[in-house]
Amino acid sequence: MIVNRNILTLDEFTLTQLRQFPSATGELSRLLRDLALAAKRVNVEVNKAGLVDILGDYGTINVQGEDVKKLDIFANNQFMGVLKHGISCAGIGSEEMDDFVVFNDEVSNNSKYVVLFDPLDGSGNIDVNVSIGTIFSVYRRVSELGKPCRKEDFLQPGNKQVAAGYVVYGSSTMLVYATRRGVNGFTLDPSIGEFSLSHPDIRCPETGKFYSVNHGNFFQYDEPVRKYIDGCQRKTKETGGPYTQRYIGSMVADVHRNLIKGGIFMYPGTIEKPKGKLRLLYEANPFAFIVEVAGGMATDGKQRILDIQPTELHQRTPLFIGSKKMMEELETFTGVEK
Ligand code: AHM
Ligand code: MG
Repeated sequence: MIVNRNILTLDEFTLTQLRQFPSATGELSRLLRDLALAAKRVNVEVNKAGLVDILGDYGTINVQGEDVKKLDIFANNQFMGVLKHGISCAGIGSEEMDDFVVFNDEVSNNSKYVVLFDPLDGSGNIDVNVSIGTIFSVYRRVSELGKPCRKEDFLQPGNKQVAAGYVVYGSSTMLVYATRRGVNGFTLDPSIGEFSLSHPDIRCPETGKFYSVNHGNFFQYDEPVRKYIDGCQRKTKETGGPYTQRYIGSMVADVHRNLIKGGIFMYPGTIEKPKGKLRLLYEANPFAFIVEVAGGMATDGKQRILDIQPTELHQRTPLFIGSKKMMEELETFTGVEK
C-alpha cells in the first residue's frame, strides 16, 4: 500500500511550524495536541450519543458502572482535564462553568497561556443527530508568571488572542485552528486516530451565496437588520444572487460552511434579548479571530468584535460574521463605528 506522506498529521504540522521559530518553546503546539486529544475523546462519545440515550432508558448507570453524564458535561471535563494535566495552560474559562478555574500548581502557574472554550456548542442538536462542535480561544497571560492566573487574563479583548479554533463533529470530524499566520483544517482519520491536514491555508471567499440567520426571530430584529435580510431574499443574478438561506442552529457547522464556501452568519439582538444569545468570549471572539485571519470580517452590527473590551466572562453580543463583501454590504444598512 502506498502511504501518502504528503499529508501531515496535526502534530507534524505544528512541529513544522515550530521549526521555523527556533526560539519558540513549543507550548502552543502542546496545547493544541492536548485539545486534539480531548476532541478525539469527545468525538467517540458523540458518535454513540444515540446509544447512550437508549442505555439511559434503563437507568442512570452505564455499562462501565459509571453515572451516565450529559454529553456537554462530559466534554467540559475532557477539555478541562487535558489542559489541567498538560503543561501549557494556567487556567480555563468554560461556557459550562460559572467562574474561571485556576489550576494553581507549580507547573501551571508558570504556563503562559489561558484557554476559554465552549465544550459542546449546539448541544440541543444532539438528540436529533445534527452536527455539533467545540470552540476554543487561547490568550497569553497578562498576570505575573509564577503566580496563579487571574481574572484579567480571561477578560482580554479578542484582538489579543494567540490562537483560536473549533472542532466540528459532523459527517466527518474536523479541527480547524488559526494563529496570526493562517487558518488550517485537519480531518480526523479514524483509521489512525489522528487529525490530518486536509484544508491547508483556508481563505474565506470574498463573497458568497449563503446567509444564515434564525428567520423565526425576524420581527424581533431591528429595522436595518430586517432590511438587510429582506435584501438577501431579493438578490438576483444581477445583484450577486440568488442567495440560499442555510441555518443549522449549530454555530460551528453554520460558520464552518460559510468560511469554506462564502457566506454570512448572523445572530442579531432581539427585542427580548438586545445582546442576542451568543457569548463574546466562548463563541464570538474565537470565530471572529479565525474568520478575520482567513480574510473575512466580524462585527456586533456596529463595531469589530475583536475590539470589544469584555467586562464579564459570560457576556453576550450580537454577531455578524462572514465574507468581506457581504459584511460590507451589511454595514451599509447598520452603519459602523470604527
Ligand atoms: P448553546 O451554546 O447553548 O449550544 O447555543 C448556541 C447555539 C449556536 O450554536 C447556534 O447558532 C444558536 O445557539 C442557535 O440558536 P437559536 O436556536 O436561537 O437560533
Ligand atoms: Mg455555545
